Amino acid sequence: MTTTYDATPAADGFHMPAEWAPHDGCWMLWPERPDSWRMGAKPAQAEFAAVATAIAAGGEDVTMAVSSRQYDNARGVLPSEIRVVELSSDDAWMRDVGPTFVVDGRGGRRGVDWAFNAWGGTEGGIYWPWKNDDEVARKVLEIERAGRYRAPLVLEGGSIHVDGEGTVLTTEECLLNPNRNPSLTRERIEAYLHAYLGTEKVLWLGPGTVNDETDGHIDNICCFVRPGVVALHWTDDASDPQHAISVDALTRLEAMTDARGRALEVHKLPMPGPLALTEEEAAGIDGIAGAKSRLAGDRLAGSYVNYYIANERIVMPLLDERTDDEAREILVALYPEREVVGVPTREVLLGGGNIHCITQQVPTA
Ligand code: KQY
Repeated sequence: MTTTYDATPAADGFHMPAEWAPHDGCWMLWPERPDSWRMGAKPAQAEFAAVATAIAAGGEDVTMAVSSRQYDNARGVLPSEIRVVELSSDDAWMRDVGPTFVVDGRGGRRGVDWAFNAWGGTEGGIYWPWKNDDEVARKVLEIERAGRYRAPLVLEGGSIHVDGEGTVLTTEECLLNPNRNPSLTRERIEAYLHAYLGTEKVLWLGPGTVNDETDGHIDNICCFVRPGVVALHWTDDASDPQHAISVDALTRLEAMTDARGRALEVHKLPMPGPLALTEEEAAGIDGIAGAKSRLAGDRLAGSYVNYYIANERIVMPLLDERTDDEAREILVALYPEREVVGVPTREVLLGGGNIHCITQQVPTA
């Protein structure tokens, strides 16, 4: 049985490595709920399979966690090199419900199991119930034979990025939102981040991407490329509501130093679109009481920042023919040592996230 530790990762000498550090594998969840994914999730399943295949082709073991109802279908659709395991969940966002792995640099690997409330619980959360989601991290850790820290705060993996050298990047819109941890002050949240991620300095951005249903996850607006270097979701269009948000983020980033005292180098990734849910797409989504409704015309929080750093590869979303090539060229220049592979992920975006949100790396211990 997985050991649950009472201390914190930092107290035990563990920290979260950066995403570019080598991975032993990657976990994903299989989409099926019809209020998140249109047409019974069939188009989304094809895209999840393409993302898993792209990651595996770069030399990374991928495990797809699937409900009992969908096991045979997923096993039939996915290539044989993808491991398929039966595991219950409420939706398919492994970044947010899976464990955040921490290592000690001496061969030890454990996981942080954050509390989960479906992105806001009864105050704007996306669905209810979320009990299966909240249990995913513990079950993944059991399968990985990794020890567990149950963190005393609500947090999703997509709301944090680390550089592996003491810095954590996040947004005020999400982490200070009263629908996550209303009793915790900014200082207390910072202390918990350091205790559970092994970091020393928090870099705070303000709001996240426009109409992001996660309350502004960092993984949809800004990420570390390597220590001291970040990529930022950007539009020059001053009439678009994203412009002022991205300018605010840039202003903050340019005034910051990281945990090692470095100024940050900021690279802009163009905003696709603006993109919106079409009539046809909305018609394919089931309305379910207690879950977020998705209506034609709703703005989609599309962002190229929502990519995954796999072993040897960058797996990036393709979202808009007008901007895909420009975004890809920027990522090619930023990651000369990795192959940049684009996967069309409009269907993943319709569910409210993208490639980073549906993946969770297992760092090499
Ligand atoms: O940003 C993420 N890490 C996840 C997006 C979740 C969307 C829920 N519908």
